[in-house]
Amino acid sequence: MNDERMAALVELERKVRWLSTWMIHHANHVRPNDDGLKVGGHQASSASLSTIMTALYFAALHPEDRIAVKPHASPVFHAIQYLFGNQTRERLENFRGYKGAQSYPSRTKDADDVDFSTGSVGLGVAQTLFSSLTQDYLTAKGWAGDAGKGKMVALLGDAEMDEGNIFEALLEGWKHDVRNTWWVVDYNRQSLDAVVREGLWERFEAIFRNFGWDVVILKYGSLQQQAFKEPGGEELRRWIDECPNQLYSALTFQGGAAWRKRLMDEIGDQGPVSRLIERRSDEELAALMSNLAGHDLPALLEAFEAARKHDRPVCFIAYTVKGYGLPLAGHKDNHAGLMTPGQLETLRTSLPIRSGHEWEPFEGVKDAQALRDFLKQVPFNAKGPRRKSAPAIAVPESLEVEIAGSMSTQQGFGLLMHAISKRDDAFADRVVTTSPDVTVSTNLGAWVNRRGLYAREEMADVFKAERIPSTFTWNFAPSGQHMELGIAEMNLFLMLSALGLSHSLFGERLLPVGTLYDPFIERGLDALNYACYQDARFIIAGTPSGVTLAPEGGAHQSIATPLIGMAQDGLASFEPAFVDELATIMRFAFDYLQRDGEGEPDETSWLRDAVGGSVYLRMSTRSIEQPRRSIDERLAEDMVNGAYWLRKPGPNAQTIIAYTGAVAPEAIEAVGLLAEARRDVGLLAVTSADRLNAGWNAAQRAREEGLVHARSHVERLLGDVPSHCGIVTVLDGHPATLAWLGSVCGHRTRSLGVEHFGQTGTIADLYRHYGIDAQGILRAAAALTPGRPVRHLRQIAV
Ligand SMILES: Cc1ncc(C[n+]2csc(CCOP(=O)(O)OP(=O)(O)O)c2C)c(N)n1
Ligand SMILES: [Mg+2]
Repeated sequence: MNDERMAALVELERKVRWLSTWMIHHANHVRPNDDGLKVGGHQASSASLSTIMTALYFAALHPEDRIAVKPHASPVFHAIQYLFGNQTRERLENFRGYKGAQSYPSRTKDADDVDFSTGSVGLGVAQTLFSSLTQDYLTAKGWAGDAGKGKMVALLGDAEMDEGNIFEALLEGWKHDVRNTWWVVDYNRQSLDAVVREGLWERFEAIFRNFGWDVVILKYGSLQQQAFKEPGGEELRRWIDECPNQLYSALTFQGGAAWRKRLMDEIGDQGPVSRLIERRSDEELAALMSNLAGHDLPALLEAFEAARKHDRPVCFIAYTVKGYGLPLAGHKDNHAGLMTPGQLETLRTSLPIRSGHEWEPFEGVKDAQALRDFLKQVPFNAKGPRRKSAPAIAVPESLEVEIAGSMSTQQGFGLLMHAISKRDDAFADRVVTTSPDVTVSTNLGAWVNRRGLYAREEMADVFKAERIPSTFTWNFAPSGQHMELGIAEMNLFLMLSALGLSHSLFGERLLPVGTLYDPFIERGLDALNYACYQDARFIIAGTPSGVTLAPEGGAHQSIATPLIGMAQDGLASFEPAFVDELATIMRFAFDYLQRDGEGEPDETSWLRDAVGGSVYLRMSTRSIEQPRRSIDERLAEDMVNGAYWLRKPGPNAQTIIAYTGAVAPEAIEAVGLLAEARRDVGLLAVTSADRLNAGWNAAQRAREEGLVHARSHVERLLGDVPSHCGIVTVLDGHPATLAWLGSVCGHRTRSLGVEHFGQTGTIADLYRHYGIDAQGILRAAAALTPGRPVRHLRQIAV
């Protein structure tokens, strides 16, 4: 790198540090929050990464690289994009405000080309690893083109390494021979609360090397390296190496005079080193001591350039100072620290930036035109914003399978996937499945037998080669379409998040389907939420679920997942009871996950169906009798919108039973037994409490805003039901899932479901235990709506 370019980078680093500091100051002092809360946590964390991010974005990165930025370095990211011309001043002035630049980089809410959202620490880091795997998957299929060698880069805090999901990802990455991932640890030796433990870098180094990564330790900046060559330099280096983190931070905070006193006290009697120290002014001494490699552009650029020469994953441990270049530098309490107006004034005049010109991108630089020219040729931004798209893959008109007399939804799912595997079209080729060690037990076996497992290198199934009979062929090849994962569910959701962003990151559409045992959604929940927040698109199949998995073990029963499905933004949740419903919903799901229209509500369901999203299917291993019927367009639409009448209530109905999922036989039985004692009983099959509820909320909002004719699907279904009629709701999950149905048109409602878990037994035992069997439903119905005694209701022995 020639001197001119280096000079430009030095200026840009100062601009980035200034703009990010000013942005946060402005958010607090010029545009204070109504509630008086201060925006802490950004100034010191941002300054820590300002040099590394300058080196990366303005020199080392290529346009095909993708970056996850440490959450609290968001202002640095926005400042860089502002200098590139990709971010507006208005949004910066409105940092952390409504529709302003986001506090943490956000793919969905920011407008300045964010690659990966971050915020919940650890997740963005692992996301880069899974994106590397996705890039390799596309390369193996011949879909990646020349851009298939991008570096997936995470900039992470040293305390972020505490998050377990990072280690889970490392192990998975090793199994899949991950390439082209770079993690840059901002080793400022500070977390939110305090200073981190001594010698952490040694643990990190050993861990990364163990997983097959290169480790590059960036400790001494070029000033330090030069000083070490002077007489006495080795003594100074030894002192630096032995200095505890706390003390180094404290001295950094105190500045030149404190450094001098300490160094002279401890090593000043050693002739040459005292002269080395004495030759420098206080200011020069402070600059030397804080010249760690993470703040040294030449050292950083050299390291990034060297790493670009190969595709091995690299962990850079870059020593930095939290609050570098600011008066907050090094103080252990600086995470929430904010510079005072006085301190900011001093910084402003030192740069120098004129009052009233704080936002100007080229204020205070020596040669604005030269810097503009430099920015124009920066490789990373040369081709403009890097967000891609891919056309939708046509989904077959219908997905069909042979439906047996009695089946479970999980079985149906396996058959549907098998049917897809036999297709010879782009749709089937773009499906990619993944599962955390439950591939076979969630019924993906037939799909995998046909489409194979994915690996960078071919690996034959030894059992097959040895002619040992086995139901499943476990062949790995680059052409395979199943990503086998270890048990960690966090990894499943991060894998889905990466695969599900393929169209946007790599310009190639994938249709990802992940399976897991339903209760373990909770294990990976933050990663699922993260994937949805990034607008990744995928289908998850949670199976088996509820207490219906009965003898499988009480500890595996899921109660809360239907509520998670309803509450999770960006995820449409379904719980079909029958296989023909599942086929209808899965067809919809493959289409829905490819949509990206604007958010105008659908006129019939009042759902934001044009926008699309991900889909969750909650399923069961319980084999139940299947209806013999053909599904017309109208019925299919109702199933997708969330409910249909399995038995329409008559005009004088006294009771309605609304059920979801595997308890369908109990609901059907209860309707039959109730028929003698209650008139016109109706049976409502709820396939998606989530979509029914969302449509209802949207229609209410629309009416409140003046669209008086807005009616949602559930309002139309229940609109004609007499007001004296009671509703009994039932599902194998938390009763609150359907309890709101009574509020739609003001029907009294009793909601049955499961509130406790952990007891094993047969399905019959457990349904009886929780009162979701036919008798439980009858009891609820009898108590809810007065009328003739229900003959079939057995007395409960007291
Ligand atoms: C999952 C999660 N837990 C807690 C937090 C709150 N938090 C934000 S930053 C931080 C500490 C970060 O320390 P480090 O990663 O070293 O970054 P630095 O502050 O040094 O820049 C914590 C605990 C979070 N963002 N995400
Ligand atoms: Mg830190």
